[in-house]
Amino acid sequence: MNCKLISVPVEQGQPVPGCALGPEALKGAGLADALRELGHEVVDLGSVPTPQPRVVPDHPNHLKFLPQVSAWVEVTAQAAYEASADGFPIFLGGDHSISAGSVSGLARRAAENGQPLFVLWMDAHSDFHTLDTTTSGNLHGVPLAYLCGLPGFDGYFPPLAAPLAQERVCILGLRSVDKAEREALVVSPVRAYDMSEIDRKGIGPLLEAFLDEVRAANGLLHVSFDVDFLDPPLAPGVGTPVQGGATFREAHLAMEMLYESGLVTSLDVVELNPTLDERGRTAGLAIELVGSLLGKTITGKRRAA
Ligand code: 4U7
Ligand code: MN
Ligand code: MN
Ligand code: MN
Repeated sequence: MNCKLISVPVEQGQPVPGCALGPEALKGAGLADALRELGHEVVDLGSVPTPQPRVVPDHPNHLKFLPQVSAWVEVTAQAAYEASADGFPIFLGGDHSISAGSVSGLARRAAENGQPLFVLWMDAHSDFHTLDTTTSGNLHGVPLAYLCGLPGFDGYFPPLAAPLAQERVCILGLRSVDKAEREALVVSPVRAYDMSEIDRKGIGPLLEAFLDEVRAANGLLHVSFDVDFLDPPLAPGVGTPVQGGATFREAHLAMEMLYESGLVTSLDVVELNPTLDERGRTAGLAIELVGSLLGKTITGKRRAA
């Protein structure tokens, strides 16, 4: 695989300083070498340059850094579109607002090629607020709603070339969903699996069912990995930790299954905040998990798909 690292050092979508250092922390902790050891080529495409704020109308809701985040979405979408011509793009955040850009650029590419794009959103949160429903005003809480074409983004975020088909979206790991998000999810075909469901059914069967659908549709699969998917004692280096997250083995199993499926075509790693990390544990675990997603196995043998 030709892995392309694209850094998007934005933190204005969330309230805690330090998230913009995520890409450097991942690179400094050896992401590229870990991928090369697995036999991949790695090209570091550097950082998406900081854009000028976009000119947007005033919004009645209090939204933090809307002109800046909107501009990042636009430039990240363009970078994603270009990077997705070939190879395996890996977007390093930065906060999760960057995925409003990465996934929209990938969706535009998929639509042009006539391929259905599926998205696996691994996250404690559903990120399903619209600009009208967010109560925090933190724009890392809205990217999935934007990508799914929910109303209220027109004029504020860049126009979407191709909204995601909501039935092709699966959220895994939920344990913090706000009231307005819950109301929107209940009437949406988005599959939203919370930790209770993972406890009852197991992460393996839940993920397998989704992968079967991607395979049956001959689809592309983008994985948007919010590091707060993981349980906070394992991964303290995030700005919005929520108790009761995925365990070490649940996370690795998901990544191993994703690799074995052969379906994943791109990845985001977002929300790592190295200033909150403990001796680089969170960055180290994130790198290990990306390794599992890209072929690392315990015995070195590959299981048949
Ligand atoms: B993340 C929140 F209120 N829902 O809107 C909000 F709980 O990208 C959190 O998943 C959003 O980390 C978390 O601010 C966004 C909150
Ligand atoms: Mn998120
Ligand atoms: Mn989250
Ligand atoms: Mn977060």
